[in-house]
Amino acid sequence: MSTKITVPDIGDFDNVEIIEILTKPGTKIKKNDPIVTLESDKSSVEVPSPFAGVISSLEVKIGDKVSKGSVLAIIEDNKAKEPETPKPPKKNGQEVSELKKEEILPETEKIIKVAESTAIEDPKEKIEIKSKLYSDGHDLDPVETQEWLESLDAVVKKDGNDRAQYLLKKLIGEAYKEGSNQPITRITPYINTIPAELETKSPGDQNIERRIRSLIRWNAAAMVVKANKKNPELGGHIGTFASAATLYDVGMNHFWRAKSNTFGGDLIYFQGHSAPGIYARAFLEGRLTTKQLENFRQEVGVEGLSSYPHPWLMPKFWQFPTVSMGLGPVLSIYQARFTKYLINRGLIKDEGRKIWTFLGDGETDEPESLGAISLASREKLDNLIFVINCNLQRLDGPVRGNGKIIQELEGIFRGAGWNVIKVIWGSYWDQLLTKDTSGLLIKRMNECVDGEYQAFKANNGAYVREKFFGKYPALKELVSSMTDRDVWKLNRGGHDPHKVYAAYDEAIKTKGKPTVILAKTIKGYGMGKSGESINITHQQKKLGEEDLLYYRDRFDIPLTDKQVKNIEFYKPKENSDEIEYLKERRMKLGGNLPERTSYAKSIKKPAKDIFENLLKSSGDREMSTTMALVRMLTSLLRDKNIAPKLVPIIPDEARTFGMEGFFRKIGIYAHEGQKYEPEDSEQLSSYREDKKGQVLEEGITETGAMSSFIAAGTSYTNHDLEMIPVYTFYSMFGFQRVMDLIWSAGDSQARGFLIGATSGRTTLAGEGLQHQDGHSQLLASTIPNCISYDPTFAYELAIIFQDGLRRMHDKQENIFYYLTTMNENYKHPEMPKDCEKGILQGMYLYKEFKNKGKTNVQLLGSGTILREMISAAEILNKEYNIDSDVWSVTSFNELRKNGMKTERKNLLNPSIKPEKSYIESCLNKKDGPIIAASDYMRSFADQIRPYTTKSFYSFGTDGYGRSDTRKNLRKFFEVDKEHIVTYTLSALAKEQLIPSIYAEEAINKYKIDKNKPIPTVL
Ligand SMILES: Cc1ncc(C[n+]2csc(CCOP(=O)(O)OP(=O)(O)O)c2C)c(N)n1
Ligand SMILES: [Mg+2]
Repeated sequence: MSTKITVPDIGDFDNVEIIEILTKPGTKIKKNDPIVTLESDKSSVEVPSPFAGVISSLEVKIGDKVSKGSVLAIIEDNKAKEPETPKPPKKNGQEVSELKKEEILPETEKIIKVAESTAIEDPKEKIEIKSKLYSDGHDLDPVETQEWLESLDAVVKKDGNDRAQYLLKKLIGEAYKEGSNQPITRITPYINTIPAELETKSPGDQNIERRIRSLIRWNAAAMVVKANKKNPELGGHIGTFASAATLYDVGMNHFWRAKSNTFGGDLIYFQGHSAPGIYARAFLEGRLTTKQLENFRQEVGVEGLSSYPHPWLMPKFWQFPTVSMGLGPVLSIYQARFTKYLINRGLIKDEGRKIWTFLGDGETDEPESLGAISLASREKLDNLIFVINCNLQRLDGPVRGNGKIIQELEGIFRGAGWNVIKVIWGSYWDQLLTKDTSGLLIKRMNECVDGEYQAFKANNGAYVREKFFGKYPALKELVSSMTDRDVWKLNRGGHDPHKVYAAYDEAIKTKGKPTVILAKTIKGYGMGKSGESINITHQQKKLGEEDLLYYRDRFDIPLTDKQVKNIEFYKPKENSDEIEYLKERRMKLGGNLPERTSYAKSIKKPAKDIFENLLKSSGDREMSTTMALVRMLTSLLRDKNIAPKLVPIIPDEARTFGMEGFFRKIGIYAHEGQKYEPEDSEQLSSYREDKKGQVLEEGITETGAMSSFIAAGTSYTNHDLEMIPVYTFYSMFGFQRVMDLIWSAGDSQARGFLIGATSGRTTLAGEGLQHQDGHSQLLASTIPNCISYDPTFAYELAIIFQDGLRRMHDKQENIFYYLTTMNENYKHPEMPKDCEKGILQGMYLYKEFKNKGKTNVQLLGSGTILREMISAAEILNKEYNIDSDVWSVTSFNELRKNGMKTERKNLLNPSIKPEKSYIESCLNKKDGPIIAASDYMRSFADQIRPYTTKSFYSFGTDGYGRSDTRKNLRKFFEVDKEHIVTYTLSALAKEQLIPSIYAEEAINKYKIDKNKPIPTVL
């Protein structure tokens, strides 16, 4: 049977051109195999076949214009049939039969009846009751309250907690319906979430673990003190790790599984400035030497240790740069999400790996720390565990002196749908809490603010007795039999390995939601007067002899006074119980942590013909470089090696960039699939969400999208699987918005492509000041391993992209790319001969304009402004007899790197013949001054000024953008062809190569206002 394959609904587009034919007569195709590619003036999209079969004839050719219903091909197959008529929309997975207008569902009828019956109430009566409720929080009727509490107690005893919760929820719902819209608190009492009797017990040997922890504490502090004794400018932190030691130790001894042959490994984001403690443990494990510890924070020329976790500096050790506060939390959320993405797409196995993130309580002030927590619960990231070290202090003082950070965070996380585990009190409190039948102890715990809790631990047992317990006689009585020492020993949850173990154990078992552990600790724990729980703790990096002796005694470190005064490290013998235990624990958990390795197979190069189309002239077709990018990605999706590895990332701008064709083709990742029939399901670019979807449609979060880019770009080390993230954004909302994350991508050695689309100050015409980017290229130049290009033509983009794949995947270079693409449509020429190398090195001779050969000028143009240069060269040639060489500068940034490198080499080798920089080798045999221009600030082109001996004039788009047409904007910023002609004539006059009259004439001819101020002040 023959069936026609027709163009489906393609939305608003009509009469669109066929740019590729992807099948031929006689080809056997599967359902959804592409037949042709269509391209409008904004985007290109493949048309898939709705049937399987054999193509018997093609009814169209390249260049034909088609609309909905146009016949593309004829397919032969017995099974071929008309496409299915759309099914009625589904709700909650169940089909809904359409109702006639008057029909009312029985359920709805019931609801109406109930509503009507309640509406009969006398409104006056209602108002009276309500007014009684305004009680300022006081108990209006304690007897009634008691009755309710007793009822609740009875329910808990009879039917359990779940039933009680259910009833409470019901009550809250009823109260809301009655008009009580006061938020019901999401905060629970200031006690541990896990009751003592329900704690899972640690199987560890607590005595040995305490000794190990003490040694780690000592070595971590000694490392900082020793470095600062050498040179006080080195800095470092003791107090943070001192507060977090138990949190790390329990994880290291019992929970965190390393990468091995059979397991992918848990991923741990260590709090940045707790690094000394992580080094101290690695020292005991034999992974770091005494020499390395002695060289903490001295990395230049010696084998030192970096101040904070920096994979760039310690590529075999650190996995995640976390010290820029807030980035660790957001990166880890997206890491957990990306892990699920890989699992759902079938690219890695689900091994139950966990992502653990450590952060400070002060760090939660950063919007990045909390800004993505709802994504974590929405996506049910039960592979994610946050541990927030609530030592109540940040750098200057208390985090919430007048409040309680743990309670505040509990409300926020619980509200966002996380599992919250509070670890506030240590085991020594358990008995007191059981003994206190009055409820006063919890009341006192609730009412104390963090400023007070901090002060308690900065003082002593007597102070705590007086100020904490002393407030109520019954509480004072509760501790009357305890000595001040005993009172002092009442520990905080985060320092109690039992409590921490129980919390971790519950966290790893939690299903369906992420967990946050809020652990209360003491900043500078054990530092005594020199730094325990005092405001200057964070900055304390020097400990005097007395303080060190105290610290040694506090943690029973077997060092003599002399050794302490020498600030010696302590490591027990290899066959000691401590070292054997420590190693045995890690062996059981698969090996060492942290450790950065990669066993990823490299992605095979794509076939050359994938790029061929883009190297050809586009003929009369006009398109933007963004469209060229989409075409290229569409072709790459046909390459079986590359296709599964591409991770298109878009923050809600796919339609802006003409990428909506990807929705249907490769699907949008959605962990729950698609529970609804999209409104545009009939269309070719329908919004298709899929559990196996490939596109990461992030919504409006550049921070989130960048975090996904980093997760995908470092997948080669964190998941041993190379991926190719292509993150496309409004260029203005890239570097400017998320520079710190991009810096962190560099440190993480992420690989991938950042695409600054709609780039340039005059190219994105109508959008105005906030959108028009004239500096992202300069920002990109500040990142050492970021390779950036501003190509003009499709073939340049293709050559650069192809080389990027080669360098990042074939050669395994730890670099990433920033490419600016534009939304300006124009014709693209065929690639000139032998320019590939030049494209990659940053410039090549695009065209020579030869006429009389008397006066010459070198015109260097980048991005869209190259086209103004070409037009200017034509005018100069035709109207003024001036010859020129037009250079396409694909990267001023790359040219500068080469210039710097060559100059440095020459200066270091003064006695040998100097080498030529690439810029010089291009220009030294050419005559005339250089005129350089781009759609970026002048300093972009200025970067190469030092590396040429020629006169150099640069033009660009300095100043705030504004909305107008491209033509007007280019005139305003003086980068249009008319200004380039005029400025060139003027520069030639200045060089005394032509009389100045020509420039004056041009100024008049083009109506250039000499008195208009420079755009930077407009
Ligand atoms: C973005 C950023 N801003 C500032 C700092 C400097 N800084 C380092 S630690 C710190 C205080 C940290 O307090 P907290 O998060 O409570 O951690 P703690 O040391 O108390 O565990 C500050 C402000 C930083 N590292 N990153
Ligand atoms: Mg803190």
